[in-house]
Order: sequence, then structure tokens, then C-alpha cells
Amino acid sequence: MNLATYTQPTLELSQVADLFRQTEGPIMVLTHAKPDGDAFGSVVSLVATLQKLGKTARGVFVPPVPEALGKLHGAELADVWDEGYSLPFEPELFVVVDTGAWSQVGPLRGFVEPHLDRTVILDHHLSGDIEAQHRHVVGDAAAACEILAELIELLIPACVPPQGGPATGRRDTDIAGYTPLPQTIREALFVGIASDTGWFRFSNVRPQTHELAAKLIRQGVDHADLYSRLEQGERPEKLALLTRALQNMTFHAHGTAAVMVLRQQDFIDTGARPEETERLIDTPQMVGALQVFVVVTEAQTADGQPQTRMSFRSKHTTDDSAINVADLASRFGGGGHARAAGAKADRTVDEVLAELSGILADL
Ligand SMILES: [Mn+2]
Repeated sequence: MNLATYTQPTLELSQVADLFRQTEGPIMVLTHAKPDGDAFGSVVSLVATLQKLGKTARGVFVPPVPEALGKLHGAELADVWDEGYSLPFEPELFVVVDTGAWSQVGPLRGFVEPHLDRTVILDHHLSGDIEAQHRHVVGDAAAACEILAELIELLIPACVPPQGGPATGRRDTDIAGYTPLPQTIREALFVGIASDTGWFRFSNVRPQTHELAAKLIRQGVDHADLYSRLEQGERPEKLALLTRALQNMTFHAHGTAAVMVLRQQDFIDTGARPEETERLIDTPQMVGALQVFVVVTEAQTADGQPQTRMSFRSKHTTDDSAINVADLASRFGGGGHARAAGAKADRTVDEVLAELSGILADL
């Protein structure tokens, strides 16, 4: 299936809503391994919504789940996968959110693959290869949670604020007789859009993103509290890991590309956890001359073979000169967005670094 076919929605959002309404049996919601705020928010908001509709629904996360996400409302609506994991029920419907790629779902593949005829993908990545019967992929949505928010509005229409909204400076909750979205759902959606946009800074932000944020804040989301819990609650070990990453940084393509390398030994020495690499890639972006960023992390496959994870970013430019890092990631079997992508290769760090510096030299 080619990309154009893949991203062609097989269902309009209203049809996705109908499908959920018509499904009487249990619904399983899953997402990519190592969930970020958008993956977490998508799973939690959908499971909470389906439960509110009286459905049996549950999510599952493939760890590591960042500690701060695990403490948010709704974390209890999903299992955390482990070696002995089995589904809590026989699902009538599977929903895959915030990814459409087999390489991203890891050990959950075996559960879904035999049931693609009753699987729905809700995503904003253009690089999927899970050939589910039902797909609704919106490439220019800043986050999967933007799509989820639209869907949830169809499923819980009572939550749409009355015409005109509240008076300036007031919250929707001040409107008599109005019921806002439950706290779990509105927080989860906000976390999703905030996290995938770097708290509304990245080029993927569109007017709808801010409109949704405004709507959620009016319903009672405490954005400052969420920011401090999600972005200002790191352990000192993470700072030690960042120091290592900066010390190990090399420059390529005449000083326009930066590569940070983290080896297993760096995690041992600093005591940092694998999930604490999140956002390290943001720091070198303060340098004006740098346009392309790669974090290369040494890992292992389940059976102890060498594996290397890569995270790619490129800066937005006003002309057409920005590097499409989804293309770079695809050289290593990965994918993602033009400004943010990732890949995982079953090769050693040094092999990957050698190939990467060749590719970057040609930029
Ligand atoms: Mn996302």
C-alpha cells in the first residue's frame, strides 16, 4: 500500500464515532511504545470517553512510561505491558492511536495483526504501514489529540459549550447548566497537544491547536500546573545525562548539524533511565547556525542484540531549505514528520554513526 492510499481516510470522523457507538463488545486502545504526552493523552481521553458512553474499554502502554505521565489523571485506564501480558478481554475493536507503524507498536503487534479487519487507526503521522480496515489519518494535525478532541466532541455532545461561550475572562464552567468535559479527558487532550507542539512553539501548531487549547482551558484545565508537573519535575540524573550528551556532541555539515551520542555506559555512570533522553534534543537548538539535530542512543533488542535508536529534529525555515528529517530517518528504516522523526536500527552505535556522518556530510 503506498502512502497516498494509506493516508486516504477510509472513514470520516463521524463514521468513526458511529463505529464506536455501534460497537457493543470491549474496545482495546493502544499506541506506540514509550508513550509521549500525545500517545498518553490519546489513549486516556479515548478510553475515558468510551467508558463514559458505557462501553468496556481499556488501554495498554508499552514501557517505559515517563514518570510524570504515570501520575496524571487517567493513567489507571491503561495497563502497562510486561513479558507475561495478555489482553484483559477479547476485543471487538482495536484502536491504534498516534502511530500507524508496526515498528512503533513493538510487542503489541501480535495482538492486533490477526484482527486488522476490526482495527481503527487514528493518527497524524504520514508514515504508517499497519493496513487496518479503518483509518483516519490527518497529516497536518499538530497532535493525535487534536483528532481525538474532534471525535470526542461528536461522542459527548453535551460538552460543547453553548453558542457564544462565556463572557470575557470567565470560564465555561461559569455557565449555568453547562457540563465541561470530565477532568481526565480535558487534561489528557491538553497534555497531548502541548507535548507534541513543545508547548505551542513548533511549526506544526495551527489555529485549531490554539482554539482547542483555549477551549480546554475555559473548561478548567490548569495549564500552568500541568507545565510544572510535566516539564519541571525531572530528576538530577537527567541533567547529568544531558551534560554527557553535550560533552559527546559532534558537529557535521559545516557546523549545521549536531549529533549527540549516549552509550549504555553513560546511563550507568549517570544513573539516568532510558526514558530520560526525552527532550535532550531541544538544547542544542539554541545555536543559530545549527539546523539539524540527532540523538543517537545505544540500546539492546529483547534478546540482547545491539540496537541503536535515533531521534531527529530540524529547524523551521521561512524558505524551502529546511531538512526533511523524516527522509533522514527513513534511511534507517524509521519515519515521522518533516521536523521531528525517529528510527531504530538493529546495528551497533558505531555502525550507525559511520553511516550517519556520511549522510550528514552530503547535506
Ligand atoms: Mn503525536
